[in-house]
Amino acid sequence: GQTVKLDAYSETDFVFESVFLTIRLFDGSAEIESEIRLRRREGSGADAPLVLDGDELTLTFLKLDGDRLPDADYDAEPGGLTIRSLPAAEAFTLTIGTRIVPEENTKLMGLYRSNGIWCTQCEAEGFRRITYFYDRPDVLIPYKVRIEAPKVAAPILLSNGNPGETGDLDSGRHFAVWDDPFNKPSYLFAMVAGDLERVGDTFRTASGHDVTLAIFTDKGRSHQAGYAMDALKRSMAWDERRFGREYDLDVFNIVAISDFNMGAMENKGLNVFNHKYVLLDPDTATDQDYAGVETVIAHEYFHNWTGNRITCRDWFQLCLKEGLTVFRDQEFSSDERERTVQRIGSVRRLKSMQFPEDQGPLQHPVRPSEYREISNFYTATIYDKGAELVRMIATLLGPEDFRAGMDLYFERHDGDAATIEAFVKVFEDVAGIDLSSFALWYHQAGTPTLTVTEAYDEAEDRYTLTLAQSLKQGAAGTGTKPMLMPVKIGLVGPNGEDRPLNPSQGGEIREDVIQLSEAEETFVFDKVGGRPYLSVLRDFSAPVTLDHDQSESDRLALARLDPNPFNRWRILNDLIGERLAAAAGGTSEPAQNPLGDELVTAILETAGDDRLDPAFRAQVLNVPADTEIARLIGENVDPLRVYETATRARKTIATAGTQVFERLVAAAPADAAFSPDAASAGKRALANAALGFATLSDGHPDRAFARFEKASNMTDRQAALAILVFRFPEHETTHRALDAFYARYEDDALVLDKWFALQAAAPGEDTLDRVQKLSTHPRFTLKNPNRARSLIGSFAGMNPTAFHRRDGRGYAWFCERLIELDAINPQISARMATAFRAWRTLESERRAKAEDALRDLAKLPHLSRDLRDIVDRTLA
Ligand code: BAL
Ligand code: ZN
Repeated sequence: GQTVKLDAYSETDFVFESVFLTIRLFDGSAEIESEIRLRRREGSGADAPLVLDGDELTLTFLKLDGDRLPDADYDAEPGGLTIRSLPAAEAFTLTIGTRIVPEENTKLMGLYRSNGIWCTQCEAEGFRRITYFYDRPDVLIPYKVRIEAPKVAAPILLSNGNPGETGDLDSGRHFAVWDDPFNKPSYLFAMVAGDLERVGDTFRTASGHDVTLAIFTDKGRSHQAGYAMDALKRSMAWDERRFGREYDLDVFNIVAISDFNMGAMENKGLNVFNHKYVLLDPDTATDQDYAGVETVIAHEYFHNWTGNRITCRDWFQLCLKEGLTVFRDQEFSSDERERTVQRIGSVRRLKSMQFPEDQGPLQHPVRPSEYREISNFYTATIYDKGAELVRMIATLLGPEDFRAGMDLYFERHDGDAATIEAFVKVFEDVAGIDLSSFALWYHQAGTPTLTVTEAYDEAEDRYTLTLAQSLKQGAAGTGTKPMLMPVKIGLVGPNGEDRPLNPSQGGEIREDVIQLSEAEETFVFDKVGGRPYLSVLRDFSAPVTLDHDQSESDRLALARLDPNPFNRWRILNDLIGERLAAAAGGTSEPAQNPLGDELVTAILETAGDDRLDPAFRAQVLNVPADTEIARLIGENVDPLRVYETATRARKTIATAGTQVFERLVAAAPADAAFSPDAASAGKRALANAALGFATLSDGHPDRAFARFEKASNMTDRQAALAILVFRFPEHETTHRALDAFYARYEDDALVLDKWFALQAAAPGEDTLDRVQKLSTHPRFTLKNPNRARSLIGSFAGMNPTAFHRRDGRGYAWFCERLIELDAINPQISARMATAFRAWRTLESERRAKAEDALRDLAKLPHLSRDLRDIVDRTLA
């Protein structure tokens, strides 16, 4: 495939002014008529042809100002349309007819049919699968859309913007017109037609504009959309309060679709969602699902300003909208829920999804400079590291300047297709600073290491802190210069008080934030009032690997005392991760208690401390995942040994904490009334973590089964089922629970996904056999992305012991499924193939088997461009 390069960017030869789309939907086909008003760009050659994008298209007709164009004037291929002999100066109208088959569109890009509903997904390059167009984000025009469809199959007809004329047509058909006055790129186009149920509401904006809100679902599901609607209204109010951003159309529509590649899509005025992120009730959804819906609803809504009103000049700027919008949804969730717990969640996600990407063969900068397939760049690096970069700007500038910078961004760039440079510049302008060394974060891939050394001079009561940063070149081959980063610190006294910071020497410090810019800097603090404990990188103020040779006693003291609660969690979590990595990484018989008694005591003290937020305590009990331990080991990883070491550590915690866990389990009755708020969710998380440990120490499935049966909500039911499936995979009790769960939820696709996913994630090499069997289950299909992810994705991505079976059968089976999936939906197959990204860190036997599997894949002639790109880069 050909590589697209950032520095090859140039404007289009023609300027589009507006488009009027007529979409005629029939059973088995769709006819699209696209009427584009355009003119040649001044300065582009008078005979330059118009070259439009297409993908698997059939041209039905082509007209210039109403007259058919002679065949000699154009070339129409499924992959593009080239038109010659177009007017040199004056504006003209092209009318392009195409025919497509939505029912056969299994890639779920462009216009397709899901459950009888016609819907679209255009980001990044799906619009070109509907009609020939300049399918690129810098072509911004108003769209008018007329949809014609059979009335019975599609009583609801939706597109972007505000609703216009509607009416009946012959043969049981009808039409609706939609008008979007805001200039937008093609990737934000959307259309939905189907027999949908509607939940309505209204929202009055701060300036008094009434907006009609609606969520559309499959028939019989609208009662599950109430929480999503509530989250939407809270998002709208929050964006007004926090960023001064109001909604701008008369209507805001959301549609829940069951076959969807992504989580959701921010099309202007018509967000289309994977139904997983809309439909909820306590009986079928977990607390995590509730939090997920809230986040995704907010994220897509926030895109209206960061993404839609200001979009990206080209796809290299993807983080401009995604990193910023993730930052905004994280802030929303922090304000709506509990900030520390939310930050812990974001950092866990960053470390488990982004760090491995940044440290392996799929490494790329937050602002890449080339790609072969843009779909493969919707990554944790663009999204989550992108959000960290925005967060660093906010931390470096402080809240007032950050808000002023955002205000300037909206003021200066509203209506633009902008770049990262433009974004960084607004903050330079409001704060009057040079952010060029900060901007390197966008271009240099990899996770920097922050090395901390400290010294205390008792006679002078002087504390000296040296910070050094370094960055190794990785697969992306980008630069390694020092970058401006905020390092938030505290000097903590023995009573848990932050000592005043009196810096007498060193670089810039603003309040408690060191603005580290050199490769190494030393800071001297006078009159610190006795030797302090250093609490460094508070709130994970920069996305780095911390190398801090701090004594265990200092760390354990901070785990109890640190006024920064995030760091209390981080210090315990880091200690656990380091100990487990040390024990699982060696080759000698692992220690009986790899954590050590004092660490276990500290964990249990925190878990049992009723003064602390239950959600926080649950996070402390959430031992780093096996994949995180594997990342910390870094080479010659034996996933089975990692699992066994982590299990031994969990058992040690369980045994030492019997009393704590018994108390926590007893304090949370299984049949308690359900409320989805964060505080209630935290209590459930703690109780279910405690149940897991209690089950580990007593070794019986009975208690988990009892809780499974009594559970009043899906959170407790799924947690109990997970304990059974993970701890007692072959036990008769587990089979009974799985069968009961299946019988109850067989017809609920989203719950059945959980049933598949849990079984696929059960640790142990034998899981492969069960997963193989499940793949022939009548309810299994590769065609639905959620279902494919639930079994195949969960197996390859969440189950290191089974996927990385020593005999290589996990890889072989997975690759067969991958090839089948690739013929159906390349975006999903490519995403799943990233499960191989850490193959080089495996021990030699598994490494060789993984490499063979990847090389066999690479040899296949018919791989999609998406999958080939991932396979080639993983092997490079
Ligand atoms: N733009 C793709 C889906 C999302 O990030 O919101
Ligand atoms: Zn987004």
